[in-house]
Amino acid sequence: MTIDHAHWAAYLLAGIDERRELQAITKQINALGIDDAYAIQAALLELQLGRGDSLAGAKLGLTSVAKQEQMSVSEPVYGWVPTSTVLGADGVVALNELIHPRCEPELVFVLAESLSGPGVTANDVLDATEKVVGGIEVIDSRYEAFSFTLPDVIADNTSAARVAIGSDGIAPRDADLTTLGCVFDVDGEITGTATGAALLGDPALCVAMLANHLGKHGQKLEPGWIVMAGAATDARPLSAGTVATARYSHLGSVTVTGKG
Ligand code: OOG
Ligand code: MG
Repeated sequence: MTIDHAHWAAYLLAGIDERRELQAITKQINALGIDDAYAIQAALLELQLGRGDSLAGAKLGLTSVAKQEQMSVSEPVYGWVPTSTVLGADGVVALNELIHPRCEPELVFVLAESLSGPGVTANDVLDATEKVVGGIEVIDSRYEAFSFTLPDVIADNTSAARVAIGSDGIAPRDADLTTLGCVFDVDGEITGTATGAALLGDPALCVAMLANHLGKHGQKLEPGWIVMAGAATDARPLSAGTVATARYSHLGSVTVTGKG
């Protein structure tokens, strides 16, 4: 079956713009393969760039057991971070721009050099990284009930919606990223704790996988980009008045606040 990538990209963009839940694509067509799902994702990004947005970086998702179990999808996914989705230093999230947002802690790599697969290793990632900072991603699946299959979430740019980036940070070899700790605190309750090793054993390996994935499509990670390695704990609802803080060892803290 031929999949109309442009049609489904426009469908998803309407969900973003109109802040409304959409029926999952796989509930409407019989089979959506992974390559077609990434082609829809690419077409969605083209639409966003075509109206003036730019690319701030890229992201991984579903790289931890915590996230894979929460979303019932057991494979990592890759997506894009448009510049318009990067939050200011105050971390205020305008909820009237989103559908049913959730927040989750992220390790963020800031690249000094490009990375292009195939063959990129975790060591190459550390060589190419200027600094590692703490962050919080706000995800907002465009699908009903935040429920999707693997190809659905890929097409939907892996639920990317907003990201807050911490101001502190370290050079990539100034700490062991696998033992780097995170405590996720939502309204005073610790909802999750993890170390970097929760991300497929090593966050730098996750970034290497992303570079190798992009290499298959003739693309690369660019200098200056931010790259999120994926959440190490499950995501929590972000409602009006919710204050979520990710406290990292070595990286300081990052906070987002839901503004109704
Ligand atoms: C998919 C996006 C997952 C992560 O860090 O695991 C993700 C979702 O959970 O909606 O960004
Ligand atoms: Mg994430």
